[in-house]
Parts: sequence; C-alpha cells; structure tokens
Amino acid sequence: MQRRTLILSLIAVLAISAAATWNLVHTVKEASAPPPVVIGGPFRLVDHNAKPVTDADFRNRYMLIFFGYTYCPDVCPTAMLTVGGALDILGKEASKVQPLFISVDPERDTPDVLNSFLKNFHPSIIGLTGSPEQVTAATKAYRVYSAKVKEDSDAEGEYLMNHTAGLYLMDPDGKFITMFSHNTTPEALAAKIRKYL
Ligand SMILES: [Cu+2]
Repeated sequence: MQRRTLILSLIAVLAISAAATWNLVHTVKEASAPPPVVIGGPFRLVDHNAKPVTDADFRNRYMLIFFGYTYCPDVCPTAMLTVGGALDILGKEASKVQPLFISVDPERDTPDVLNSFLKNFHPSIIGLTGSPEQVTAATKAYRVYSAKVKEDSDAEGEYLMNHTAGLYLMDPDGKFITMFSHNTTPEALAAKIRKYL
C-alpha cells in the first residue's frame, strides 16, 4: 500500500513538473505574440418578430454576424445584399449558416423597423435589437465600435452611426472562426464561407 502511494505521488510529481516545463516553454514561445483577443460571447437580444433570443438559440449552425443599422445609407444595405447573394450561391449548404443582422442603433431600430428593413433581403437573415444595455453588451463582446454622428443641420432624431463593419463567422458552438470583409462580392464571400462549412 505504502509503495503504491509512493509510486502514485512520484507520478504526480512527474506530471506536475512536466506541466510546469511545458508551461514555461509555452510561455516563452508565446511571449512575443500579442495576447489572444476573445471575440464573441453570449448575448440576449430581441429578434425582428419581437421574440427574445440568445446566442444559444443558434447553436449547431454557423452564425454569420453583421453589426449595423437600418438607417445606414449605404454600407449596411449593401452588406445585406452581399450576404443574401452568398447564401443563394451556397444553395443547400446555406442551411448550415444563420445570418444575423445586429443593430447598433436600438433607439430607432425597433423589431418592427428591422422587420420592414429585412423584407428587402434574403429571408433567412434574422434581425436582432434590444435595450441599449443589451446591444452594448453584444457590441462589447464582439469588439464592435459604434457611435452616433450628429450634424448641427440634422433634424431631431436624425443622425448617422459610425460603426465597425465586417462579417463574423462563428462556429456551431458559438466560437469565433474568422472575419470577412463586407466589401466583397457574393461569389467571393460564398467561396470563403464554404471553406469552413
Ligand atoms: Cu452601416
């Protein structure tokens, strides 16, 4: 019994020192690389049918997430057209992908507003909004920058949003895979997405 305990503790000591050595090597090797940035995370929002949703509702599908706002004069609508075109090109495979349009302008982007905006685009795109706090939590998790831009000449309630644009591809467990530029063709986007499916 005593001998067995001794062997077990020897194994434990060996394991600990091996782990420590590995850790040391690992730390030294990684020292020059920047610390890993975690992109993504849980979110609680409301969809364009006013139904509460969380990131967990999209497990088992690849989330393709774009942050924008419906009053956007150019970038956001164009990005949604590109996403829709890419989904059409992906055909059957598109069912593995859940495109999401998350509003950075919850003040104006109510579920109803999102709903009418999304009628112009691919039917599988889900629009998400929420309280300012919920939206801020989501943008923080995805490291999205957004800010109101108001000109003196703008009427009451009229403003543009400066915002990070880009498409996040998350795996079926909700983990970040990569980002794509929204500024591309449907063909190029479809080809890039296909590589990960
Ligand atoms: Cu925009």
